[in-house]
Amino acid sequence: MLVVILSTSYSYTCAAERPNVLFLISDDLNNSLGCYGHPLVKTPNLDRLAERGVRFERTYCQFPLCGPSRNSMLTGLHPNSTGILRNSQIFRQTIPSHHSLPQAFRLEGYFASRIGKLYHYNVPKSIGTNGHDDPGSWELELNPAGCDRLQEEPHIFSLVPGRFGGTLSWYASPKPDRYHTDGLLAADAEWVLERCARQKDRPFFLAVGFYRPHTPYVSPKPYFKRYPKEDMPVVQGVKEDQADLPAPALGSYKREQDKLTDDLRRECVQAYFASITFMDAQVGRVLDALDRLGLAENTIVVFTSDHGYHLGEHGLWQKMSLFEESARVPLIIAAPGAGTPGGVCRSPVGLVDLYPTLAALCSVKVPENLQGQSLVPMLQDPKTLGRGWTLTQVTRGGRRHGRYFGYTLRTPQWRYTEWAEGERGRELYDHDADPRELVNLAADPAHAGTVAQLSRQLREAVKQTFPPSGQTPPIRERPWAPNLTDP
Ligand SMILES: [Ca+2]
Ligand SMILES: [Ca+2]
Repeated sequence: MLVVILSTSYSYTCAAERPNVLFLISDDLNNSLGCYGHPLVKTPNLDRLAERGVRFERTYCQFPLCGPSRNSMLTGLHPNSTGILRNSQIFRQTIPSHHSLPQAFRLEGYFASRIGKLYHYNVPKSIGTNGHDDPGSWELELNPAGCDRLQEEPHIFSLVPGRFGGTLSWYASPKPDRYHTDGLLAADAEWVLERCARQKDRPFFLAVGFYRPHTPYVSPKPYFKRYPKEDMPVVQGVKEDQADLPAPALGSYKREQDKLTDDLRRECVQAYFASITFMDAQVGRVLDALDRLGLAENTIVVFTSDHGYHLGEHGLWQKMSLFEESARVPLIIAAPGAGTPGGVCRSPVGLVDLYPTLAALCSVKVPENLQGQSLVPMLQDPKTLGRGWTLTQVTRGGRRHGRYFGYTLRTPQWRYTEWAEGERGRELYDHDADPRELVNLAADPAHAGTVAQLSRQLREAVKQTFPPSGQTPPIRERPWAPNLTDP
C-alpha cells in the first residue's frame, strides 16, 4: 500500500512540472522549406524553430493521404492496425477504446485543445466545422473559417472549374493575412496560449492544424510576389524517367492534369510556394506568442505535415504516391532541456513515432500496443540510428478492379517498393547516388542481392504493422459516443 501512495504522490508532483506541448501541423506540405535546403522557398520562422530544436532529415508518413496518415499519427499505430485506409473515417469506428495521443495527455490532467485540422477534414468544404474529428481527444476545439472559405471560392482558378479540394487550384487574394483561415488559427492560438499563461494549474497540449498549402492554394498577394512565375521550376525529362516504372507507381495521376501547360505548372508551383510562406508567417505568430507569454522555456514544440507532395516529379502532382516527395515530411522537435539545438538527425523515422516520443518527454502513460519508437535518443544524440527504417503504404485498385497495396521501405541508403507483394512491380532507388529516384534498379542483376535482402526486411516490417490478431479491424458504421473517463 505504501508503495502505491508514494508512487501516486510522486506522479502528482511530476504532473505539476510537466512540460507543455505545442503541436503544429501543416496540410499537404512537402519539404520545400528553407531549413531543408530548398533554394527558393522562404520559411524564416520554421528555420528559427529548427535552430532551437532537432530537425529530422528523413521523416516519412505511414500513408500519403490526410485521413489514414493523421489517424495513424494520432493513434501511434500503422494504418493496418487503425483500419483507416480512406478519408472521412475515424479510428473510433474500428478501435473505439484506443487512447489517442491527446487523449493520453488528457487522462493525465493535461488541458488538450485543437485549433483547425488535426484529424481528417474535407478541405475546403469542412473548414469552419469539426470535420471528421474525435471529440474524446480534446477539451476545447476551435474551427475558424476565413475569407478563403467563405468569400473567395468564386474567384479561385481550378483545373476542374468549381472543384478545389482534390484538384490543382489557386488564388492570389487581395485580403491580408488576418482574414484568412490560417491567420485566424494563429490568432486563436494566441488566445488559447494567453489563457494557458494565466492559468498554470495544468500543463497544456495545444494542437494547431494549419490548412495551407493544401489546395486551393489561396494566400495573400504579397506572398505570390515573392515567387516570380518565370523563376518557378518545371520538372524536365518525365517521359524518360517514367520508362522504368511499373504502372502502380504512377497510379496517383489524375486525368485532369493533362490540361497542365508549362505556364500553368509555373503558376501552380508559385501558388504552392506562396502558401508555404504564408503558413510559415502564421507559425511565426504562434511562436512569438509562446515567447512573449514566457511559455517557451517549458513547452515542447513539434512541427510536421501529414504527408508530402509532388510538384511534377515523375509527372506526378499532389499525394498518394510512394516516391520520396509524397512520403517524406518535415519534422522539427524543439524540446527545451531534452534536445540538441540545431541538431540534424538523418535516421529514417516516421510520424507513427511522435506518440511514444511526446509521451516519453512528458512522462505520460501510453497504450501497450503502440507501434512507433521513441525519438528521445535522437533528440539527445542526433547520430542515433534507432530502428533504422520506416514503412509507408498506399492503396491501388478499388472495388471494381480489386484493391491491393504498395509498400515502401526507407533505410538510410535505399528506398525499396513492392506493389501487390511484387506481382505488380518493384522499385529500388539508391539515395546515395540518386536522390531524385530517377533510376529504378529493381531489375538490375547487379542489385539482385540487395532486392532479396530488402524484400525480406520489408515483409518483416509489414507484419509488424498489424495488430496481434493479424487482422485489420473492420469499419463499423454506427456512431461512436465519446466517453473520456471510461472509453
Ligand atoms: Ca493532407
Ligand atoms: Ca525512372
